Amino acid sequence: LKVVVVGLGYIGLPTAAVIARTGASVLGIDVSAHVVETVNSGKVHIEEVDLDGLVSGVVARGALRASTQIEPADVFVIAVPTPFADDHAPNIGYVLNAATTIATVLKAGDVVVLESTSPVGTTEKVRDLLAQLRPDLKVPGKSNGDSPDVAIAYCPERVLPGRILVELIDNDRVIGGITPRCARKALQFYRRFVRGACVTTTSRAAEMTKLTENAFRDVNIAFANELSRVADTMDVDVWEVIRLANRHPRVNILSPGPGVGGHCIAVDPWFLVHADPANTPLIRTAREVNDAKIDYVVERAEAMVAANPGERVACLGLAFKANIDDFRESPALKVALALAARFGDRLRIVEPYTDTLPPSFDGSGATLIDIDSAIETCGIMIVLVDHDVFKSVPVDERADKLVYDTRGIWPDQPRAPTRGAPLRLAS
Ligand code: SAJ
Repeated sequence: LKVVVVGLGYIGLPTAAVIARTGASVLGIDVSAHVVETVNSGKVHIEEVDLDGLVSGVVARGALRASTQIEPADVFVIAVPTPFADDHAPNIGYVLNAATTIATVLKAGDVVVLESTSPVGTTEKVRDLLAQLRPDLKVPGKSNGDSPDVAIAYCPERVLPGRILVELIDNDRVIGGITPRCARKALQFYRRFVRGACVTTTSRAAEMTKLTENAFRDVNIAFANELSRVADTMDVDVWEVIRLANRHPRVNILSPGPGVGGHCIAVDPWFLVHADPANTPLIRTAREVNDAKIDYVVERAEAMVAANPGERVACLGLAFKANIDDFRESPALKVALALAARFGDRLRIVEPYTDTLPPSFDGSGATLIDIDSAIETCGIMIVLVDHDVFKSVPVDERADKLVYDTRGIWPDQPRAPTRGAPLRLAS
């Protein structure tokens, strides 16, 4: 079996490597010559647990190659980004470009699967484009009933950064065919490497399922973030309230934080809102609540820093979530940058997952230090990411600090100022 994976990013590269491990011959396509060279030398350009060893192994065996040029194959997997514009309109240009490239080598019997998170109807657009570019081939669901030459399906990726290689294999997959026959052909392919259940449906239902999963999480995080603000107003510890409420058998509240980051949950709900604004007030509001949480944290952190002019300030974490090196759409990064703009000379950043501060901090005066130096030199600590290394700081090393713990990692932190004080320190 020959498989082409278009897009060698956070999803495409691990997927290509996992398929290569099953014995298939895999070609990864990317527009970046740097990415292609890196992969061909057996290395990785992204950090993901165990990915380096897997890629170096399958490249050494010749099972995985990379190129900027497409070649004929039996199965094509599209894993390119689907960003949105300023007005939240989804941009499926990379998906359509990938389909245009695939059309140049497509032949009867091939399978084309879209994995990129996409607005409902995108797989049909891919189908229409392939039909237009290759009138010599029968494409599904057009004039030729359910016996197409080419099978086209949508199968969203659902993996969690940090657990990608495990979840690629263990998670259930939703496989939506343009027709049932397309779904069945795609299913045969996924069964090669997926241990979870593979459930078939239509491409439109599969597209909406993916958006629904991330919108569900966003709405639930928004609930937790809203609660944390109410609890601040009431001078109640939100973490304790959530712990207690979650003892109810049918309540399961997620964790508040400084906002929602990453390129999935902060993006995908907009695809639903954009498609049907009149019927998505809840999903839209959740997005707004989660975005507004960043500004709220900035405001409170600034007030704390301004009220204590003699103290150095440590921001703990820049990543968008715990134990990863990914800063995309990171609320922690946004908060730290806002503080750097006002208090740069007093600001110290602790981020064990980087060796250098991002260029956006240049000229601010903020510097990168390790957690031990932060404990020694900073009187104020603003916890922005729940990295394990931060959680393990014992209470006696931070008892005298002014702490703003946006992630609730230090439940035993003494709560210095209480009701009536201008500044409350727990969030
Ligand atoms: N977050 C909170 N509180 C929580 C949980 C998360 O504030 O209780 C924040 C995180 O800190 C982070 C953001 O939300 O900033 C998103 O993190 P996440 O761990 O919820 O999700 P992602 O973006 O890493 O991955 C999600 C996953 N989707 C779901 O869990 C429904 C993953 O399975 C998807 O494959 C991925 O999006 C994707 O690619 O779409």
